[in-house]
Amino acid sequence: MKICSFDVYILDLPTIRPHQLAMHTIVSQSIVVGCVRDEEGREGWSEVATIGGASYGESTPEAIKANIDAYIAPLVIGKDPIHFDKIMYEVSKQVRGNNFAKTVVEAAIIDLAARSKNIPAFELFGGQIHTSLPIAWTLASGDTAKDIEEAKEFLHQKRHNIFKLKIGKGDPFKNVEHVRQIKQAVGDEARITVDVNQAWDEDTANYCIAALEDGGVSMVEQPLPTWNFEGMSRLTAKFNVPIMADEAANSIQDVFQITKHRAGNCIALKPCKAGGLTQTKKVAGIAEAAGIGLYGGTMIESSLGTAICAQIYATIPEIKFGTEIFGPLLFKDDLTLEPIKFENFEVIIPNGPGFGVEIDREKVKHYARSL
Ligand code: MUC
Ligand code: MG
Repeated sequence: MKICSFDVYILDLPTIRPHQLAMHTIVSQSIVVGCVRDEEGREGWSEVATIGGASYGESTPEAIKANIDAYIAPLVIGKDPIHFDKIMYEVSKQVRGNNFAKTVVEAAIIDLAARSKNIPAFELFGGQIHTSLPIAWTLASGDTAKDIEEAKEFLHQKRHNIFKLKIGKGDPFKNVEHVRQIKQAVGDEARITVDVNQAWDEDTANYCIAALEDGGVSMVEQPLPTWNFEGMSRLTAKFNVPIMADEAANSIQDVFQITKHRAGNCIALKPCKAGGLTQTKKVAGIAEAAGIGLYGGTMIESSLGTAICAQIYATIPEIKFGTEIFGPLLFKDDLTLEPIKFENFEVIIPNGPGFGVEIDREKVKHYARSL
C-alpha cells in the first residue's frame, strides 16, 4: 500500500516542574509529531522533541514542520512504507541536513510499515535484544535541596539510581559544589553524572572536571562547545572519568570524527541527531567498531518519541552507559493511551505493533498549536 499523506503538528507539553539547562529552562516542551497515512487509511505516528527554541540546536519545531511540509513530505507520497531506508536515501539526495525533520518522517513510515505487518518496529531492525534498559533521571530543578529530595524519593521508589545533573548555568565553582553536595547526599546508592551542555571553555573544564572526578562523578557530558573536538580529545586523554559527546555527535560523520580523534569515551545516541533510526544503527556500528561506549540519550520526548528511542536502543547489543529516556515522567500529561512503564530502575521496552504505543488523537488535538 502506498503512502498518500504526511501531516505534521507542533505540540507544547507542560512539565511537572521547571527543568533547568545551561541555556534554557523548560516549563513547556515543544515536540513535533508526524502522521503518515496509506491508501487503506492505516496510520504511522512519530515524534521528535526540541529544547528551548533555537538555543539548544539548529532544529526548531517551526523549521522542522516547514521543511517537512515543503520539501520532504512531497518526496514520500506514493512510496511503499516497507522501503523506508530506500525512501530516506532518495530524500537525502534532495534534502541536506535537517536530521530532526528526517527523523519525524522516517520514524512515522517505520511505524506504518511495522503496523501493516502487525509486528513491533524492532523486528524490522533484526529483533529485540533488550527487554528493558537502565534509566537515569535528570535532576534539574535549579535548587540543590530540591534535587536531593527528588533523588532520595526516586531511589526509595526504585525508579532511578542514576542521576544526571544539569550544570553549566552560572558560576562553575558553584556548579561543582552543587554536584558534590548531591553526590554526598546519595552516597554509594546512586551514580551521578553531569551534563554541561557546552557551557565551559577548556580551562574551566580542566579545573572543574578534576574537582568533579574527586567528588565521585561517573561521567561528564559535553563540557565544551560542539566545535571544540580537539579540546574534547585533550579532556578525554587527561581524565579517568568518561567524557561523553552529545551535541558534538550530530551526524554519522561527526561520530566517525569523534571516534577517530577520541574526542570522548562515549557517544549519546539520539535518533533525531543522527537523522533517523537507520542512521542511529550506523552510529552504534561506528562506536562499536571503535570500542567507544554508547548511551541511550533523549531530547525529552513524550511517550511516543520515547517508545521510538526505546525500540531502536533495544536492538543495539551494548548500551554500556545505560539510558535516560525518562521524558514521559517529566510531563503533566501523556500523548498515548498506555504509559511507558518504568520498573526497578529500568525502562520497559514497549513491544506491541509499530512502536508499541497507541496515539491519543484527542490529546494531539488538545496540545497542538493549531489544527
Ligand atoms: C541533553 O543535552 O542531554 C537530556 C536530558 C535532559 O535533562 O536534557 C536533555 C538534553
Ligand atoms: Mg546532553
